Amino acid sequence: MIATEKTIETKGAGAAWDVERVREDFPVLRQTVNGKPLVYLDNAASAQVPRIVIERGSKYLREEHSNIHRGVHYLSQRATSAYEGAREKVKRFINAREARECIFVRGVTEAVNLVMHGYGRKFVHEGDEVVVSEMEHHSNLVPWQMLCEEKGARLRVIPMDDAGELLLDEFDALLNERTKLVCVGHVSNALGTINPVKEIVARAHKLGVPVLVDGAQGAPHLKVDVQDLDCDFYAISGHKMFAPTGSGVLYGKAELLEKMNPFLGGGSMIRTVTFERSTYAAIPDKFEAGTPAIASQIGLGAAIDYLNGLDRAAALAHEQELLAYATERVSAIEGIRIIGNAREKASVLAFVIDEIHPHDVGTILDREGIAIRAGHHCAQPVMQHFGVPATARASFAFYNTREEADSLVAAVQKVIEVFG
Ligand code: 7TS
Repeated sequence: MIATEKTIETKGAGAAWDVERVREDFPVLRQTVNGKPLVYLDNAASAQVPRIVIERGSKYLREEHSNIHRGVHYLSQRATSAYEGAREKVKRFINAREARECIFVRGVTEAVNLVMHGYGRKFVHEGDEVVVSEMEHHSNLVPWQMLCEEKGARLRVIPMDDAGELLLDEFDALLNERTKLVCVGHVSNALGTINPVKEIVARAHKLGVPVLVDGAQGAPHLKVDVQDLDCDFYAISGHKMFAPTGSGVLYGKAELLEKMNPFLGGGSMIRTVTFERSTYAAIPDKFEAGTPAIASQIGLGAAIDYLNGLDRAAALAHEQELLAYATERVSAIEGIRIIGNAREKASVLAFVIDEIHPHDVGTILDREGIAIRAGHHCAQPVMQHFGVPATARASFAFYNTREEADSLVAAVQKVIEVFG
């Protein structure tokens, strides 16, 4: 890990975090499951949606619903301006230079596939290399495997240690004149590791290699400044960032997006069409074929408004405190092994219990009203590294409480009693 890189900014956190106040913004949290208060610890899969996002989405459906970009009529103009307004919000949120560098996509899976088809298939050739890390989510791994198979290129993997930290010296050794792209996650969804992406970008750029950062788990927790990171692509899933499913962003540097091939062909992405050939629209339209998820992307804009209204440093400090507290309490239980012990982590507490399958842990916790995720978390190589088929994973958001961490611990103890 790079000591000089400050990835976690909790300094400057103002007044103490009023978690009960914040919880009032999330109607879904106020319910019982199996007769117990819902304890929602599956935020890495999808985070919950605050009221202002729900209201913005229903306002669109009630008053503005119409197709964008093509209409001269009133409703179409309103829908277009709300949709493009959301793009402006994204631009400011990640500090992109220009709004046209923010492509609306359904989520990180689509973003990575867009770069694979648009950039990879054009610029990666036989004998070239694409670098991923050992802790990638399948969506930032399988597309690159598909590309390498098609092109006769080679997939190289940055290894990690047993704490779940990437080995940067090994990364340096992988880089060479055949390397065409580096694709790495900001935060691991299976381990919680915060990767030193700024440093990774700097090292790749020394050889002129562009870097794609999978920000699915980064953007919901960390301040993202794409100009400061200097990454070439940054991918976001809206549903992990308090917005509806179907929303998401691929940030790309304009000069790269401009020289890429389109991904999906169809309406809205063209300039002219004849049977002989078509010419393509400028970015971002070139990458937004067809009718997009208008309501969802407007919802993403509202989620950004919501986040901007919070003291994000205090939110992160709260999450970090919660993670440390839960980690300490869960580790103290006999027979538990934490998977992922990086020095810098966000949100994720993954563990296995001796002789008990994680799915059984998840099922018993559900009976207690506690939502966690059990499985390989779409990161099978991570499971292979740690020699486990699956883990149980609790993942926190700023609306979770210490009492919920206590409920998690009590329920895990119950699991051990039942199976032990
Ligand atoms: N990358 C990372 C790091 C992720 O955590 C996920 C989803 C994706 C990419 C894919 O995002 P999508 O929005 O396109 O699906 N991760 C998880 C998870 O951890 N549990 O459910 C989905």
